[in-house]
Amino acid sequence: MYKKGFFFEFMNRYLLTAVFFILNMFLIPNLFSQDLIQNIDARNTLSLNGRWNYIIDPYQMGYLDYRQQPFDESESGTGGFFDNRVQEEKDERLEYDFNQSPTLKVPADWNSQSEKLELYEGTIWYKRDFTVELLDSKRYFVHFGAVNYEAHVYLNGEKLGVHKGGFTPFQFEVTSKIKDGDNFLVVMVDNTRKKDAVPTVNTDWWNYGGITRDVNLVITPETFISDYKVQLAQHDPNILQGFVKFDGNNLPKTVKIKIPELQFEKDVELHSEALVSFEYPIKNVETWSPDYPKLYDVILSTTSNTIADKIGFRTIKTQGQDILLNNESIFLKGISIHDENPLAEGRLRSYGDMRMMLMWAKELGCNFVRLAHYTHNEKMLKLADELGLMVWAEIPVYWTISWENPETFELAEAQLSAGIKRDKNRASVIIWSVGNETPVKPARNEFMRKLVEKVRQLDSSRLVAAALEVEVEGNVAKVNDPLGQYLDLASFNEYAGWYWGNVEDMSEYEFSIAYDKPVVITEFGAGALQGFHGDKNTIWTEEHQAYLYENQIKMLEKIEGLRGMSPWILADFRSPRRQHPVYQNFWNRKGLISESGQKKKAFHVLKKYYSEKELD
Ligand code: GCB
Repeated sequence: MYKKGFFFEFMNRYLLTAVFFILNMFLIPNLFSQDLIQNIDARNTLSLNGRWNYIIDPYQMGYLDYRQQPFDESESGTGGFFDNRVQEEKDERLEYDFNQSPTLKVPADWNSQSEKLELYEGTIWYKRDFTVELLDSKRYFVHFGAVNYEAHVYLNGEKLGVHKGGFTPFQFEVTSKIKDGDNFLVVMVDNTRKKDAVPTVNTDWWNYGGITRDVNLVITPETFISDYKVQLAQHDPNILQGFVKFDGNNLPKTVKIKIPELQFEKDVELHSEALVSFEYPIKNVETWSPDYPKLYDVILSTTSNTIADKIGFRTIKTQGQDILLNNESIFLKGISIHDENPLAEGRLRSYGDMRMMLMWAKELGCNFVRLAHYTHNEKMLKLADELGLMVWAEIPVYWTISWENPETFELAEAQLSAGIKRDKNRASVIIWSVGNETPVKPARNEFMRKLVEKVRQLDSSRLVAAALEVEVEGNVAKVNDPLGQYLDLASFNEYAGWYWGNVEDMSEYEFSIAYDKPVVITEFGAGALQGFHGDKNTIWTEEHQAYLYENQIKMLEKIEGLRGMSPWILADFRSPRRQHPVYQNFWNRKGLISESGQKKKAFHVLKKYYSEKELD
């Protein structure tokens, strides 16, 4: 008996752990080869936010010459809006002048800053001067939280590079290019929608352009902690595991990992590898959950570099039709959210904006938010950690991407990887979604399967999902997408009573779901204009939306294995597709809260359901 028990224990605990450890050592360097600096908030930075001069350039004349050749690829490398003449202003024949041009706030979309730019899709040039006193033995990086969609970045007239993808961070090292004293950064931002981009030309949200998230000059030691992951082991919450990655040539011998509140302190030896994995037993961890969003100070340090983070520890997995948070079955009381401030009509810019949105979700009784349909601001995830909201994170693989184009796949994969890399230490993130309402067909199935595989390689400690669609036949909504077999959840959007069927008949509708997995309804909803009242059968009234929510709840409660929902959507949001002159005016009205912050009747219906909902 003893032997059997010992062997079992050994296999379970040490051998599996060892295998994981070894796999990590070999796999992680390749997987995380994109060397984004982790946790910018914990770094020494010079903020480059503020007012930037801008030039609207619909013909891209600052980028292309009259033969349509890019200036930055020409032999002289001059002539564009980025070059040194911008600074010197010597040539009076120049037909632009940054320094006398108006300014835009950064971070922020341009659309909400000038009426002229509200519907603008094209190129805008940004320029900002800054002064820096260079220090010896330091490295310098220009880091952008997000620029939508394509960014060409130039420092002092020299091109640093290009980034595509409107919601993910990127950086350029400028150690050898930055000058002691005055410098200037120029960014050409292009938010033109393109068929082969991610997302593609067709979405149901505003195509906000600009430098929408923070810009920082990050100053690091010559060798520094560039990345790290500190989490509980999936198979054993008494084990702390992860990795620390360095950038630079003079690697320290050890890195210290400290969690003072747990009296946890370990020196991890580096063995002259830039990346080191670790795994240690850990005791008395109070796990993170929506009821108790406990975060610990975690400090990683070497003799020359210290990084502090606040990290929550929890496990998440599925078992049959249950979702287990810290080994306990949970129900996801959720709501979907766009990265938009309905009151200010633009992207969420500050912690204050984001706190407003998440506090509304808390007021609704949520323990879960679906941050649709793209990577949200890093601050939003930090707040979700702090407020105790579980998160569904997503990428803009939305509707009809160019499934057959390998470059489109690369763009999707890059956005997926950047989001996972950035937010992997956030306890709140429990689900990585690979897309929304994508149409079943062979090329798409393969595209999506590869994305799922990518998530599993990068982060096997969270759930993988996608918002699938239903196929309606008579009174039955079928969920039978071949992608479902690779996912951890049976998660789908269904718009019974709005895009199909009607509200009165909802009690007769049924769902036929092909997988034995936890069911999460990622969207349902109805449009309603706040303040418009009538009987429950009058479309666009608050009463009709509330009626639909009541009947949806009754209908969904009958689904076996229902483990959560994130109805569409917390607040009304702007969309060029929504043209009704009375009820919409460019607003998608499915919000539970209006653009002036008023709660509609359906808000209270869902709130009541969540307050009474218990897991049976
Ligand atoms: C959906 C989409 C969402 C739309 C919503 C709607 O299925 O996923 O992005 O905004 O429907 O309102 O039609």
